[in-house]
Parts: sequence; structure tokens; C-alpha cells
Amino acid sequence: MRIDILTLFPEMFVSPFNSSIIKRAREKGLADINPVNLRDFAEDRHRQVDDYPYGGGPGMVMKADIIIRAVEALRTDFTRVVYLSPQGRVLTQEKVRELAAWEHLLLICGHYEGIDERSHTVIDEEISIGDFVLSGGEIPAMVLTDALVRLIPGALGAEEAHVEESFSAGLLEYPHYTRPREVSGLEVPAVLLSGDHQAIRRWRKKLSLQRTLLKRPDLLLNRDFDTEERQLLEEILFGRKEYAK
Ligand code: 4H6
Repeated sequence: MRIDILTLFPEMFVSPFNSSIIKRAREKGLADINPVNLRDFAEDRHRQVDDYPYGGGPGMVMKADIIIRAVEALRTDFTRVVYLSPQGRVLTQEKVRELAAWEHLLLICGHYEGIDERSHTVIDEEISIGDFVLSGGEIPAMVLTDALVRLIPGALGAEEAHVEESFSAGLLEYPHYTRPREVSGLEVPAVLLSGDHQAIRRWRKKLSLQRTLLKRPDLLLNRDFDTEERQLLEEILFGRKEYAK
């Protein structure tokens, strides 16, 4: 997968994209990620990328001609052009999966007051990473890139591989424990030391459900519960069996 990122601040991407999983995916040739300086597409003597808003008012606006020229230069027949903005649809894991199917993504990072409205003629979709305001679209572009790269087959190493087990999809993670067995008088739940893999799987699923119910009940609203999940929920709600102790 190729991801080009149009930005006025390509240097912001250096460290995040040369660390950890993204670095390894790039080294393996799984992800071809390129921050591209939007200023390279300015053709005037001062390479000006922004200008005053028509009608007056505070701040500057990114020039449409430069954005359109850059997109036309970089796009292929297999490109999805995405503008990161507070006005976009809020990013979900489902949207990440959908975008991961494109062979080439071109991400546009806005700055100042945003872009000249006419730039939208070359934009396919507008995405927000959440209902808050940042000073630029670079961090949202990094967030989206990270979410995409970890879906590329082979990008996660054996350690992280964390095969998103079908049973836990759409639920919060179960609690994790590692050595030592006791910390400040707090013991690891006995079931995790039992060696009973079926009991461990069921306990984890129950705690995933319980946590989701307590912390993010909205995630359960449209869920199709399977038989085991219904049984676990009954245990959680009516306390029929004890696994967690
Ligand atoms: C486009 C338009 C994305 C991009 C305006 C970008 C939050 C998100 C930006 C702006 C972003 C998000 C410029 C408006 C600075 C505020 C860059 N902020 N802004 N939630 N900022 O995904 O002033």
C-alpha cells in the first residue's frame, strides 16, 4: 500500500514514521509512505502556499491552485484522496478497514484556517479523527496511517500479531497480567494460572463483555450476541456463575 501525505510540514513525520511498526513495515516494503511538501507545487517566486481570505477576517487560507496541482501530479487511477479535517466524518475501525483496501491513499493536511473551498473538487472524502480541534492535519494523518499500516498483512510481528480473534471483535480488551504473580498484595486471577485454556478463553470473553458494558455500552447497541455471549451476559447481570474470582 502506498500512502502519500501532502503537508507544509514534512519534517513532523520523520520520527513517528521511523519508529516501531511503521518503520518495520516500510523496511519490509509493505508500506510505501511519503510525506510530500505541498510547497514544492507552488510556482511563484516566493513559493507562497497561503493567502488572505476574500471577504476579510482573521487567519490565512491554503491556496486551491496549489492543492489541485499537487493532487493531479500525485494521483493515479487507483487513488483515494482524503482530507483530514474537523468537519469530516469521525474515523472508525470500519472506515480504516475500508481505506486499507485502496492501493494508493493521498492524505491532505490542512493548516491555518483550512483550504480554499474549491480544493474540494479533487477531494474524495473528508475524515476527522474526533471532535476536537488541532492546529494542523498532520497528527490526524499520522493517526490514520498508523491505523492503516497495522492492518497490512505481515506488518505486525509475531509478538504483536494479536490475531484480532473473532470472538473479541467489537469488544474492549480483557485485562492483561504478567510476572510477577503478586504485586503489592494484588494476585493474578487464579484462572490464568490454571492451564485450562477453555476456562481462560471464557473468562477473558466475559471480562471483555463486562468492561464493554460498563465503559462503552454504546459499542453493544447494535451487536449480534452469540449463544455464549448471551450466557456470559446473563452471568454478568444476574451473577449466576463465578469465573472471575
Ligand atoms: C482542516 C480545516 C483535523 C484542517 C481546518 C484537522 C482537527 C482534526 C485543520 C483545520 C485539524 C480532526 C486549522 C481548524 C487550525 C482549526 C487542521 N483539527 N484547522 N479532528 N486541524 O481530525 O484551526
